[in-house]
Amino acid sequence: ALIGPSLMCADMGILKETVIRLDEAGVDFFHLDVMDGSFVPNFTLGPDLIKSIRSYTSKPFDVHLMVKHPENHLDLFAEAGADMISVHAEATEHLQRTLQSIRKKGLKAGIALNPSTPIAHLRYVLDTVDYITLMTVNPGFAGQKFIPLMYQKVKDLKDLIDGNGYKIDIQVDGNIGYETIPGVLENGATMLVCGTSSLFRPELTFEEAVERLNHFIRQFEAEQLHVKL
Ligand code: S6P
Ligand code: MG
Repeated sequence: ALIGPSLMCADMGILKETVIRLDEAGVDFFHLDVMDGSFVPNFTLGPDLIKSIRSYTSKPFDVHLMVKHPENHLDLFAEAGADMISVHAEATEHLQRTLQSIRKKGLKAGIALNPSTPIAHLRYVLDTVDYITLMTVNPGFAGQKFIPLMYQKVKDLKDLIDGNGYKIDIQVDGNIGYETIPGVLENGATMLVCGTSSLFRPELTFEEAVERLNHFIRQFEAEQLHVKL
């Protein structure tokens, strides 16, 4: 599984240094949360800030748009340096068209689902999506608690994808840490968004946090492989 720090959890005063250190410590991608104060009750990163840190890493920028009508803002984030953009299925009326627009810009297209949104919404866009972000908390804030039924949702999504013969990454976002990672990996998650539950911990340096997390994941994956064999 790939790990991506959620940069809304960073101290904005030392954001540049944080990006450089996380990159060198070996994260796989950067997750950038964009909130509009309307789709979700909070405000976070914007395109100018994203653009200002783009040159400090060559790892992919995964922009998670928690905004209403994301289709109106795709150019801004593509120009800011996004490599992947996810939109909420609940926030855009013409999901298929929005995904196509993201792909037309040469970016990976993702769909994010709130915890209560059924995965049935995805069935007829499986050929137009590169990754699916299952929110394992209600979007808006870092530091919330994992919603237990989301383990089942990861499994159901994995079955939907496999059953129809697609290869699509399953990203999980919200309270992804040592307690929840085994369950989400077991059920098929391939991309982990890592915030205050794992990488942004006051008692650990970024180097230690990434090292421990990668070690934990590798060990778990090796055990899983062993169980299957
Ligand atoms: C939440 C946002 C997430 C958070 C992440 C924080 O609305 O989309 O990406 O930043 O969940 O991680 P944690 O471990 O504090 O929940
Ligand atoms: Mg997010």
